[in-house]
Amino acid sequence: QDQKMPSADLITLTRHVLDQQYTLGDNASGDLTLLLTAIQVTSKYIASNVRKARLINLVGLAGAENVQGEEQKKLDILSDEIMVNALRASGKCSVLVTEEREDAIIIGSNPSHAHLVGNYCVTFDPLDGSSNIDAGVNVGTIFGIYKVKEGSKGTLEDVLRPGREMVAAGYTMYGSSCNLVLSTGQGVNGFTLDESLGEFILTHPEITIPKRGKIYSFNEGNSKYFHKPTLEYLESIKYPKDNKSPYSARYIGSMVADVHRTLLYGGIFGYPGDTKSKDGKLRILYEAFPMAYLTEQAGGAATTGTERILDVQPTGIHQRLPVFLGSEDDIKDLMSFYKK
Ligand code: P6P
Repeated sequence: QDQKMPSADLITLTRHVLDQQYTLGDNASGDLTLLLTAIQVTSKYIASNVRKARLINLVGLAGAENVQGEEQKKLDILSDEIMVNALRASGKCSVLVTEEREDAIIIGSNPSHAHLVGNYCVTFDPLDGSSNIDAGVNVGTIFGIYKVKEGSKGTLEDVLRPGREMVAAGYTMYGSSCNLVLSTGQGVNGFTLDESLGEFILTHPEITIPKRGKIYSFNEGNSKYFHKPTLEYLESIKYPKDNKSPYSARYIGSMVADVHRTLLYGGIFGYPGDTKSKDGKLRILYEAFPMAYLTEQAGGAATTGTERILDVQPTGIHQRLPVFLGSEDDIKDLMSFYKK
């Protein structure tokens, strides 16, 4: 009897995107909706593999190495192949950039795929945080979407563009539930997979990040290498003046999980550049840009420390960038230390 009455007005991800396309008023071709449907299917499939990974012995090293020189776990490879195949088959893409492949995939470069060339470019990390899989920590898929430049059939120039030119970005987090968080430029909405329906249902409408938070999320194991502004900022929130209470430290080491918490609770997530890694660790096209896009759409801010992340002009598809993102006031505080 305490069962809530089932909603008679189920808002699925597909319906939500269609509604937004209509409110956009443009002659929505439905192409972006179809592309997002393909992405939804990959998320469901990856979720089911992540869930049963240990049972079907999918964890553990696959032996291969990805372009980052990191050991690839079998799930990485499988998730990458799932996404490449589904995005190509959607017929809506012309360029694909994935963390797991050195070169971009230009769909039209293969004559047998010429009929599948579409108007969108997707940059993605199919299974970010995968080093945590064996420990059962949340992992995720991160994606960003550009529309090809006018008249382009798909070249590298279509993805080596500032993140502000993305038309959509999102992530799917595989944890105790499967959450897909998405923006198509009209705010941020969160969906939860109802496995009994196989549908992502709107559960977090209009996610808005608090103006200021009380949590900081940095890997302080790198403190020895941090630049002075980073150290001084951290000092200011750990030993605050005028007897304010210190911030809490929360660091999961899986970007999707750390950013998801930051969007919902506020605060600051940072992976700074330091004396060991000038540009930090996170990659521009499929980690920094999509997460910065979502953070700004949720009312927050995202900076390299000195400039807006979404204004950066990438020169390489696996280029890295220092990342600070989160609540507007916390980012302002951080930037004040870089301005000194
Ligand atoms: P570190 C995972 O490998 C990842 O790319 C992100 O998901 C995460 O934020 C970061 O690296 C963690 O890196 O050096 O703190 O372990």
